[in-house]
Amino acid sequence: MDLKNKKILVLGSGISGIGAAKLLDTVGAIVSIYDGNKDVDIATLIEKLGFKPEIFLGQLKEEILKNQDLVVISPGIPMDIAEVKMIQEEGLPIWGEVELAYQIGKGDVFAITGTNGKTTTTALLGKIMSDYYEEVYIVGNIGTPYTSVADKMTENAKVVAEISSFQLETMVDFKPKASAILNITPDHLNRHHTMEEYIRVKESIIKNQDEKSLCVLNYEDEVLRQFGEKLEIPTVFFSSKSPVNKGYYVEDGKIIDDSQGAKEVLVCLKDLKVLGDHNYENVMAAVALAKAAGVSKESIHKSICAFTAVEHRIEFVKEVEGVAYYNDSKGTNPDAAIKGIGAMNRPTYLIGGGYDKDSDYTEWILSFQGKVKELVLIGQTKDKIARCAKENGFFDIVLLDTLEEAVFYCAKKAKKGEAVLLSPACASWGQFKNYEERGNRFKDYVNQLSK
Ligand code: UMA
Repeated sequence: MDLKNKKILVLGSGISGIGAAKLLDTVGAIVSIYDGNKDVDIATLIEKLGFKPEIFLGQLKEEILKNQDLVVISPGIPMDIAEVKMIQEEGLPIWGEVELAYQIGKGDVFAITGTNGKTTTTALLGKIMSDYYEEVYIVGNIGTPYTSVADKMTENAKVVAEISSFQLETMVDFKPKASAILNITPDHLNRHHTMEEYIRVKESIIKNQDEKSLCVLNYEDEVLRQFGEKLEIPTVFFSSKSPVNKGYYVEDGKIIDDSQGAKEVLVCLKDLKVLGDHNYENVMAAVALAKAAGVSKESIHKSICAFTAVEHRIEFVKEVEGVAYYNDSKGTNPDAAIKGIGAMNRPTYLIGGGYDKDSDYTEWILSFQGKVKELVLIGQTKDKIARCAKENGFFDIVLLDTLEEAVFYCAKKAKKGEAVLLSPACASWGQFKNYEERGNRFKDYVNQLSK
């Protein structure tokens, strides 16, 4: 669609909405913005935009939709709310913010989705690609909206995109040269309602891919294994547990590349700076995508050996009086938090709880395996998690109100040789803007302890 002079309404005035609106303005569209929050500060928004579109706040009125050609929606806005239904009834096409960027951007896209590990894999693939190619963009759910850079891209661009299920819901023509689905475990069920729907959305990343593209899948994830076995496009599996045919796997302390049908050692695990099976899976997925992008073996090896873990993911903060503090604020669902506690090798005071995404916490509680000394709960989900813990035989629970209280409580109780881990198994929304803010606040409180 030629967007010049088209009337386009952007839904949401967060970073995606701002990225989309600016991009649309650059290509000559007539932009307006709608946000359901009636308290958005219009002056600040205009300052961020650098131009002055029409801005509508609060309730969406039907007349705003008259004469619009297209609606671009931010990922955080659910597709089943009344406003979106109204737009659909009006017959207006709806593109996600990522779809808009894809339509305008150029180059090859390498897209990563999955419940956990997306950000680490995206950051790692971004590093591998940037070490090899000149024009690389690392975009999407990782925090830089794809729309914020789409107009700079040339045909040589390599776009490394972290794509959430929210973003996948509103794709139309989005067609990655290679995609990876890392794993699918329950998350965001308040938005997608059923696990079947969540799986369907995640798997739709391949919907426009063809025989010239590649899909990379986790062999140890049963849903993905079955999905891959039926796929008609080229597929590569990876496994941290057992050898796979024509794929990547871990064996005897090494990652083996058997993707071309000839077994080769890709790297010795001891040469990597990231730890844990989940991280080896991330490395294998990133390598499979990098190879599809044409990066040389030598360059891949160098980049993966130099890569260190991302912020907020089982991040060591510091040791204070013999107690080690870890920030795993990115543990925003039970499955991610299981990896957080799984990585601890000391008795641990675990800080959890936050925004309710309709998750079931049983598996998380069962994964404590004697490692958790006390579970310190905060946020909307604290009572729900406490109930679940008790039902599963775990009773060392403390309920507090704020993260600050939780950190100071743990600091008082923890002894030399023990650990304090923030790994909430919940989103941060409600108490914080996002998981980064929660993680940074945790680190601030820990830093205050030593003063
Ligand atoms: N809004 C409405 N109506 C609604 C809901 C929201 O008008 O029903 C408005 C809000 O008032 C607000 C704006 O929409 O002004 C926010 O839009 P947004 O929620 O899409 O947030 P952005 O700031 O644009 O950030 C989004 C992603 N946020 C979400 O998916 C919730 C960011 O992912 C992403 O980094 C960014 O785009 C750039 O692509 C964050 C996230 O939490 C990190 N993602 C989830 C996750 O990782 O689990 C999926």
